[in-house]
Amino acid sequence: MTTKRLLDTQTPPDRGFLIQMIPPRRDRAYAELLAAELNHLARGAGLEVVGSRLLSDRRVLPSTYLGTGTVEELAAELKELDVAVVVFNNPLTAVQQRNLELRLNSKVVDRTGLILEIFAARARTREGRLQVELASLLYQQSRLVRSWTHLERQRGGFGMRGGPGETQIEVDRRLLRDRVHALKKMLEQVERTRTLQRQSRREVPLFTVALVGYTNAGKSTLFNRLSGASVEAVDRLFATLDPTLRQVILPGGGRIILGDTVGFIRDLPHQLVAAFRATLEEVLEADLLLHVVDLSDPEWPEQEAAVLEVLRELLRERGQTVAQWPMLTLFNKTDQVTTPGLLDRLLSRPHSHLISARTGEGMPALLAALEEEANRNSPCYRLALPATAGALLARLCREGLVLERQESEEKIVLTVSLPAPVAGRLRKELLPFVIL
Ligand SMILES: Nc1nc2c(ncn2[C@@H]2O[C@H](COP(=O)(O)OP(=O)(O)OP(=O)(O)O)[C@@H](O)[C@H]2O)c(=O)[nH]1
Ligand SMILES: [Mg+2]
Repeated sequence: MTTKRLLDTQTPPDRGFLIQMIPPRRDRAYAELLAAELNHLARGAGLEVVGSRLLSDRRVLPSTYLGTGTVEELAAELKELDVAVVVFNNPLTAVQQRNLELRLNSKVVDRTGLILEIFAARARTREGRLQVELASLLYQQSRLVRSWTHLERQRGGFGMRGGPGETQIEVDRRLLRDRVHALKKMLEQVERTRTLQRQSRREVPLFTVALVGYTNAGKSTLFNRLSGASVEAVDRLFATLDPTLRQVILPGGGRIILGDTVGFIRDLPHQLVAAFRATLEEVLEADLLLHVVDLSDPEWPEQEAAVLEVLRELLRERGQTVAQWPMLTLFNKTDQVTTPGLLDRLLSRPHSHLISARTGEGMPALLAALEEEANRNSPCYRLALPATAGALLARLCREGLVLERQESEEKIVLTVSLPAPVAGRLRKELLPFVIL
């Protein structure tokens, strides 16, 4: 796929156009809802959506999905709008995709292809990347099967690249099968060594917080708001290495790392479930989860439950429970809530905050809560170091979070918060310098 990667800020986004069919026995309003979600996903995959169409074309053609007249009309509109990528919210066969690409003179993807693109951009761990590749091969495989008859007719008997009598489709299938097999083997290996990797992956010594939640809940908006005030060189570094990790400076001057994640999506094609879960694997490396819930969506209770259920399964595999996992629930988009009494009711829920990532409501309380959590997890030490303890000082600055620092000629007094394992390792060295 050639659509640009998520959050790729170096190049202008591709111009995208969306096609939404009105499902049988459903009305326009329902189709508009689906189209709005597709629009959100398309933007998440790095597209600039310049137009969309709701279609009620019932006769699905095996060759081009849409009827000839519709395709022609579309082609003209797309040319006018200079569209690079057309996204269909329904599955397309490989044949339909190819024919549409030729007639519309644009790249064509369906919903599954689009979601795969988002996952590919977001998968960070080795397991995540392998799972996404596997999902993408299984997706291709299913499309080869579907387009089998067509391809066979077109290429049958030639089998240029295979052994004698082997048609192109057989070669493609065999290659895919081999790769799928190899990937599954690699995944088994990764799962066996997961614990070891997890230890070495904990390179960032700072308190890390991960945003999770349903798609469209407002995670990225909150991510930008919280990290917006702290743009400096180190953030640019994080942004190049990983656009979904940023530093947040807390009111007391402490620093934490905030991670954005890919959202939960309804009707996730089944080949993508494992890949989605693997993109969440990294979430389990965080010290604290922030679960963002979209109060403006009438289905928010179901969405909240769905997210918790997936987290529960991920944790169960590790012998942990959600209750053990430090998590704050952030009820977002309070600016959109009109249900009387809802906010009051939610206010009494423990470990919860009412916020609006858009207006900034609730941010001071949230930041204070993050500070409290960070301090609890990383105990603070007040130290008076002699000027000669340069090596120890450098280490504290690297592995800990210096909250306060006063220097005089002969000593440096500092308050530093250290992640528990670091504090454990440095205990003996620190003890002589601790002041109360
Ligand atoms: N009214 C209102 N809209 C918000 C608020 N927070 C986010 N939004 C809007 O909700 C939409 C989705 O926001 P995102 O931040 O992209 O959601 P997300 O959770 O990152 O979505 P995924 O990345 O797909 O999982 C955007 O149009 C935001 O402007 C809020 O507090 N109030
Ligand atoms: Mg997002």
